[in-house]
Amino acid sequence: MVAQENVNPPSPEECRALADVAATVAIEAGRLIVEERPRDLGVASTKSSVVDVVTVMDQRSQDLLSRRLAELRPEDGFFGEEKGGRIGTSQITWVVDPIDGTVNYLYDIPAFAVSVAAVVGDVTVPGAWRPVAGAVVNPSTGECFRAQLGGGASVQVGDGPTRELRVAAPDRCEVALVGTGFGYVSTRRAHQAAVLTHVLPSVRDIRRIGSAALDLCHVADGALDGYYEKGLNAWDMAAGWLVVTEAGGVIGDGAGGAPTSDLVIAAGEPLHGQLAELVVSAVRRVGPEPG
Ligand code: LIP
Repeated sequence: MVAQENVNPPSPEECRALADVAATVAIEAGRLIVEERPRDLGVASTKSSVVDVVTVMDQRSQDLLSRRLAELRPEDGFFGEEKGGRIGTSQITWVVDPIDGTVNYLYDIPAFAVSVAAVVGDVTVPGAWRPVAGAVVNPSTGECFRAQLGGGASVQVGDGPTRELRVAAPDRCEVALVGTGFGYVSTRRAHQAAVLTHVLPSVRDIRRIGSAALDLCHVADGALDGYYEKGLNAWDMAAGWLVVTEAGGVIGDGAGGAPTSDLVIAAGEPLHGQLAELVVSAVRRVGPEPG
């Protein structure tokens, strides 16, 4: 993988073709995880904590995405949440979350997604990569959110009409509906809860949907006015990042940089700057996360 600064983004036509591929394989994986969900679905393994779960379908979804992207884009790299990545020879790396909102999926709560993004740059280096095409599929609703660099963002339900996405435009935090989420490690959750105590009184309300990819698409669609979260991985945010910016929104780390695991803040302007100030000042008041 090469750093972003050394890579010219693909042409608009290439970005559209990449978005078509992203939507195609994300829809296929979404069909798989719904139609072949075992009746006795359980936890296959855990990662950072006992509640950071992986199901057999997370790996099956990623294996399908890996196989199909190797068929459709054999020179590209592949980087997923679960096991099985590969280095490519082209400038494109596919960054996938095979099931974003895994806990919702485990509990059969219809708020999970397959997220597929084509990125340029080195996805292992925070701030050194950016998405150029992507798709987020919610198989429970049939929604396929997609975006391509410079080509806009849209949503389509099944074979229905395609609707262009545009962020909402509230002008201040106190009337903003804001999404957020929490990590899997208890010390981080305690820190996130402390930050939330300073944010909640200053916004309309909070929504904790349980899927960062869907949260970001909801911002792009105006179903949320803003979103923030600490601790996201590249696969959680890669596609939703582009859906937000191509819908006229802004996404960053709260300090003028690209979104990273330190902090993701997404909204339309002028709310984005105010929300970033609110969240960053709350983090400053709470102090650093222990450990
Ligand atoms: C989830 C994120 C969500 C966050 C959860 C979890 P996963 O990703 O999409 O925003 O709050 O803690 O990280 O683990 O379901 O792929």
